[in-house]
Amino acid sequence: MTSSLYRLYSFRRCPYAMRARLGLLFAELQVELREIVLKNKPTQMLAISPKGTVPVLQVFDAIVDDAVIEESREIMMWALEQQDPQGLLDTKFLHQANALIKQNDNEFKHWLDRYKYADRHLEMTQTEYRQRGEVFLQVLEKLLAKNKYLLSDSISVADIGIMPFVRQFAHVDRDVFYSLPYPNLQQWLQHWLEHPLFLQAMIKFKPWQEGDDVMVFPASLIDLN
Ligand SMILES: N[C@@H](CCC(=O)N[C@@H](CS)C(=O)NCC(=O)O)C(=O)O
Repeated sequence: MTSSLYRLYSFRRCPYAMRARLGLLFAELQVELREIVLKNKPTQMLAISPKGTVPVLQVFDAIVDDAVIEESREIMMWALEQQDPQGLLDTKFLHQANALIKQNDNEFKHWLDRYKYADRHLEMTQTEYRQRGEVFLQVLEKLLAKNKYLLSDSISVADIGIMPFVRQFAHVDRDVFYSLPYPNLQQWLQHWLEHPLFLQAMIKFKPWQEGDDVMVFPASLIDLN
């Protein structure tokens, strides 16, 4: 039996799971967190989500049926639809936010993986993979030349949905990333890396095992006002 309303299966270093955790933090929702090890996924997670990717959010509801949300974008959107005190789902920008996240997930992630693991993809050089990925970075740079965040001067779902992937790209080779001609993007990423909610999203949890005490994420809610 559980007394929690929401349970998140997560993996700290996964950019998709980071996006889901950021969505929950901006929505000021607390969940039971089960940190997993990708090589040894809990049977409880696979029983509700056989595709075996994180993040997975389990929603316990005494009135309507329990639900399982197994796509990071949907978890982020669902969380902010429950509560959105900072207005990340501003409808003026929602269409554009969705289009950018889609480009991130479909196109940018493809080149990011090849840039990161160029030794496993010998069709092109690492520099060529990086340059393919930079096409998306150039789109972001142009947007950030106009506003502090991607779609306006306020944080939107596009920022939290895309930031973990840009971080991963930058971390393949920080010296190279910070030498590229994208000053606004570099500043935006730096701002995110220091953001209190991102720091909270990256707090370490030990991998969950059956019988462990419930771990609550976040342990306490940060008031940004
Ligand atoms: N489309 C999924 C992708 C999630 C995904 O691929 N997560 C990776 C970790 S970053 C994963 O769980 N991979 C399964 C594995 O490596 O076994 C989402 O947006 O949630």
